[in-house]
Amino acid sequence: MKSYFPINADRIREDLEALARFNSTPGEGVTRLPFTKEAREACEFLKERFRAAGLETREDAIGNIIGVLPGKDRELPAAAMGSHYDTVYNGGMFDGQAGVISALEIARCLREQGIKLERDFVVIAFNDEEGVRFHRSYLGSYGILGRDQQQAIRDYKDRDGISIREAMMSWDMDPDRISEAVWDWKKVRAFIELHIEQGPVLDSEGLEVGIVQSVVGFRRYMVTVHGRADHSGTTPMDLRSDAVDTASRVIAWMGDFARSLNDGTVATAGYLRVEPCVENIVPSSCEFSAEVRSEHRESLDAFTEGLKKMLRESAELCKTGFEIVEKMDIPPVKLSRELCDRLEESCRSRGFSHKRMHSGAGHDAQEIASACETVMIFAPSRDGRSHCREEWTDFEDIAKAAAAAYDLVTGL
Ligand code: HGY
Ligand code: MN
Ligand code: MN
Repeated sequence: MKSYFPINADRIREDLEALARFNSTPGEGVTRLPFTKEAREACEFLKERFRAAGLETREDAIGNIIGVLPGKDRELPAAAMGSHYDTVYNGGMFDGQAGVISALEIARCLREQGIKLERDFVVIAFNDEEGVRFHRSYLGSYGILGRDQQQAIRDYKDRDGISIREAMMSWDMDPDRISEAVWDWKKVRAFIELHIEQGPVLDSEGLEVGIVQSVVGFRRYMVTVHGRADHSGTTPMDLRSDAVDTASRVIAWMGDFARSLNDGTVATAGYLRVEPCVENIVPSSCEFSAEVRSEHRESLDAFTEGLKKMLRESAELCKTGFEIVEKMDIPPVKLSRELCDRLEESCRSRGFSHKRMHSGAGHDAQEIASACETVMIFAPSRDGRSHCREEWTDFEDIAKAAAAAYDLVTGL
């Protein structure tokens, strides 16, 4: 009998619909950037729901929301579960949020079932996983991992030139105290992240649950090409320095190179900005992001090498200059085989169709895997769409993944 008992799909729906209201682009997808009014509203909502579920609740020094359901032995390493509460621009109501609410729902179910775990069960809602405001991901999970972020929070700025540091201060936070967010990882038994797949695999194969055994690595560069503004009609081709001519050759190479590898490697230039961006002026500058993701480290390396070579050759051909700044370099990571086996056992006993797979999207879990046994579980994304207003996952599918995670947590 296919059952996601004791998970309550209606409560998951109610909480996700409530969370989705904290949104700066209503009617145009969900936008909840870090350190904004909408993020503040979401934090207050989550704290209220965590407390209503009987969790010892706090907001930590980097903007994560943490709730603890006490276990019998508080000295035992805890089981932790969660995801992020921020979104991309005009994204969906499930990315990250489904994982936060599922962890909360599991805490509620444990209490309703009168189950007191041996160990604490920690629910966490991460701040700024997406990194779309400041062009740098994983602020919250790096905070609990104790990564040194002082230089980053000073230097990374949003489109209005506001740094992470200044944004934190606008929330009355003290950026010099972010080290207080660090966890003692000897006291964490496992970390579980439930997430929507954000890709087409489960939906196209008609499967109910994805057991994630690895997460792709990714690299992100910001490239600025310097040309020279000139009259686009009178300047001969061999005398102009056209920044877009250079950038477009490189961007075209990125997609062709990823396709040529034919190993699942993907690449895209999601961010593109042209100056002065006027039809009859030769572009004087073009800034673009170059992002590559792959399960294979050697493909990431080949992309980096090829990108720099293509930049040099295109700049020489077009008489332009360029800068390339590495913004992120995260290696591919294998998740816990033990925890995958446990999830698979639960899917089998509950009759959920499932498969082991890799994640093409990045997640807090891929970094937390460096500190403790970590696993992810996916619910299907309709038509494989995400990071757009069409993002949709059925609440029952989230409940199924949450039920498997519930079994994992109670079985630890
Ligand atoms: O970019 C990613 O893969 C994730 O959604 N942050
Ligand atoms: Mn995302
Ligand atoms: Mn996400």
